Amino acid sequence: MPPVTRGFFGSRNPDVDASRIPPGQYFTPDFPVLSAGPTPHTPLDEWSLTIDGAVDGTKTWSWEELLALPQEEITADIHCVTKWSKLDTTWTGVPVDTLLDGVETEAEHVTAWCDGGYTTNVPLEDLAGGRAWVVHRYGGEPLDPEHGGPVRLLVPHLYFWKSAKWLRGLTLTVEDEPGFWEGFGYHNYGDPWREQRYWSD
Ligand SMILES: Nc1nc2c(c(=O)[nH]1)N[C@H]1C(S)=C(S)[C@@H](COP(=O)(O)O)O[C@H]1N2
Ligand SMILES: [Mo]
Repeated sequence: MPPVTRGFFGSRNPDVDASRIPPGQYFTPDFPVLSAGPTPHTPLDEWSLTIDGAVDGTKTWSWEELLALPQEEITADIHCVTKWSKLDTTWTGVPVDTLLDGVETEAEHVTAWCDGGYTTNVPLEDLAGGRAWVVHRYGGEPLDPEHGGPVRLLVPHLYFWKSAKWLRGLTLTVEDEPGFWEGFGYHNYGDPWREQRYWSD
């Protein structure tokens, strides 16, 4: 996109701090829905979240067990590779650090997997250190199914395709394994501030 785009949206939205919009992105107050397939509707009594793979023991939480963990309120800017950015989105959920607490592993990579079959890969260190959450509320309300309810991953420092909707598990892997979009040419890491959209970026 030509650089004029930022000025254009900036002048239409004087309250938007242009320094918070990564290169090539534009501000939107909307919340677009981007899904590669139909929205799954898994009943909560059949739902669980699992950490498995190269770990000393599989960990699983039911819906009630997830809600019983310490919760955090998160305010974050999100950036979709299709070029929209949304500022100050608010979420409620559990830090991935909490889920990883006590997990022994040699793995350095994670595949997030979902109801519906979507996957995405993220370095384990990017899910630790207070930078990633498993969230179930958006804007104070239960997360809409279209936006990933009951539970999605939130990794706001990477492009939003890494924030897997309808999350059911994190599989820790020794080898890095490209996920759904990464296998179609999206960047393996996806830092919006370095504009890592595609493998060649
Ligand atoms: N399970 C699943 N998660 C997904 C996707 C998907 O198709 N399936 N799309 C990704 C992409 S490309 C983006 S931009 C965001 C969109 O989230 P939203 O629909 O809540 O805006 O979800 C990401 N997580
Ligand atoms: Mo996206």
